[in-house]
Amino acid sequence: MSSFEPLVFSGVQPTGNLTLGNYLGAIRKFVALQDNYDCIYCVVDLHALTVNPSPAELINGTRSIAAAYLASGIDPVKHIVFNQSRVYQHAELAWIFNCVARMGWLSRMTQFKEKAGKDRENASVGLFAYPNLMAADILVYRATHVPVGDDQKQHLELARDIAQKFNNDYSERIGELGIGIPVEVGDETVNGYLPITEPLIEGPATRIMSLRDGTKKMSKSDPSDLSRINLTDTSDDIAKKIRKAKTDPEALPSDSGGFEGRPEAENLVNIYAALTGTSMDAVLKDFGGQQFSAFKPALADLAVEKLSPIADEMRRLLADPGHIDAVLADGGERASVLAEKTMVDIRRIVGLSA
Ligand code: AQP
Repeated sequence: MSSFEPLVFSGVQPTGNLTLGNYLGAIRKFVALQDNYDCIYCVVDLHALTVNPSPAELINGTRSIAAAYLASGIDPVKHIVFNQSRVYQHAELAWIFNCVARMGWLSRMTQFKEKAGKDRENASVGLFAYPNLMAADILVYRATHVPVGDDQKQHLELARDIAQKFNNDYSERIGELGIGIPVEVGDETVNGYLPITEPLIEGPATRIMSLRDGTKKMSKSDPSDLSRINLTDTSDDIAKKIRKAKTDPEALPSDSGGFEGRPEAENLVNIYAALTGTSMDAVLKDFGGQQFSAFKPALADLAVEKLSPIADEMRRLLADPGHIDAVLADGGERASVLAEKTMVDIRRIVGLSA
């Protein structure tokens, strides 16, 4: 048990158009958590540099993610919305974590392996060290809960390992300074300064798959636009992408046990269930035994109904970039105050200040 103040932190990279996967797996959860927690939602622009966007892409992408947060219902006054690079303490703590995390830990990260591909020698150091910056994003606020999709689970485990090692390595100093909080680590209690963050990954939409390949995650950086539904797609685009989504010739099964070997069918039913907030079995009660020719138009109508108000609001917000920049600047100032409070302690813990 710890007595860290409950606080939610999460972020999204401005690396392209937000997808239905980002929305269902992350942003929709961000919105729901606002009622019960203090929340900090970040546009992680420093992370986006790992894939070398052009300056214009990064500027527009950052505004676009911020607009998606606001259009989805995140309240930037009660909570904090900002872009990462405004708060330099993220990068400062990431450097300290570069010196805490082990090469072996980072070498096991599947996202690095996937993104670096075969040419690892040529991958940037930033891409390799990405999870350390992500741990810093969370821990510079001593956040206790992080809502993410399933693909981020391994990175969050690494953030927990980093916090644990930091607490262990500096336990004595944390005690001397009198700023420790008892943190349970297995059977032991150590004098910790950083919380062991809880990932929030539950729900029906933890991994939405590509519309072209049901074994691959839907991703904003997938080269095929047909593989994903973008939050800004028009109604016609959404209908076309669902019509063209890969399926098989069988009818839908009568329950969710019948998806063996049918990942594309399962994905479409899962999307329907997530959009309506029901289970796949409930969807199959209505659609079991029917062909995709009947199911796909119903799914397209549903997706348009749920997404078009967000797309409309995003367009309205993006017409006034000055307003979005002002929201991010205000959030950045408030986040800086919190981050600096943590860093004053951390600099003393590690010996960068007396
Ligand atoms: N397909 C998905 N299903 C459910 N959740 C998803 N997320 C991403 N894809 C899916 C969640 O969205 C949040 C933001 O992700 P990110 O921008 O930090 O990077 P990512 O996880 O690598 O997402 P993408 O869309 O695949 O981006 P690119 O293509 O740039 O790598 C996270 O909570 C993530 O879990």
